[in-house]
Amino acid sequence: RYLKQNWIYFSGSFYYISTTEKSWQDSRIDCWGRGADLIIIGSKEENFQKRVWIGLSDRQIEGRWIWLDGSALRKSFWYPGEPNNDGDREDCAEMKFFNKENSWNDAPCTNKYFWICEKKTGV
Ligand code: 2F8
Ligand code: CA
Repeated sequence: RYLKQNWIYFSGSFYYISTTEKSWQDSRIDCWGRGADLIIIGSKEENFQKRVWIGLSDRQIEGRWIWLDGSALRKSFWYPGEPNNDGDREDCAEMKFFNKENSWNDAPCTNKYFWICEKKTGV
């Protein structure tokens, strides 16, 4: 169903960058269909220059940001002032290009953005 194309290899993982926009949950479901999940970011080098959903949320406990694999947030690249839970309804993390670098913002999970799937190669 999904052609295994448009995957980018970088440092032990394959990445797929979407060409359409979906909610955070629908983005995850798309990644699952590709044998992947939303991107988990461990270093600055893994950032991308698009406004995209990443695999980080505080949907379980407000203010406790965890990656989809359950790992704690070690390095973070929040834009200054974020996450701010604006309107008390921002539980999903998006990444966007601000001031010459990629930074994160918390946004409503129902917003529709592009997304990045990550498939680890197991090395
Ligand atoms: O100023 C930062 C603020 O900007 C927007 O709210 C006005 C963002 N909202 C969306 O992207 C939906 C906030 O998340 C962001 O904190
Ligand atoms: Ca925010």
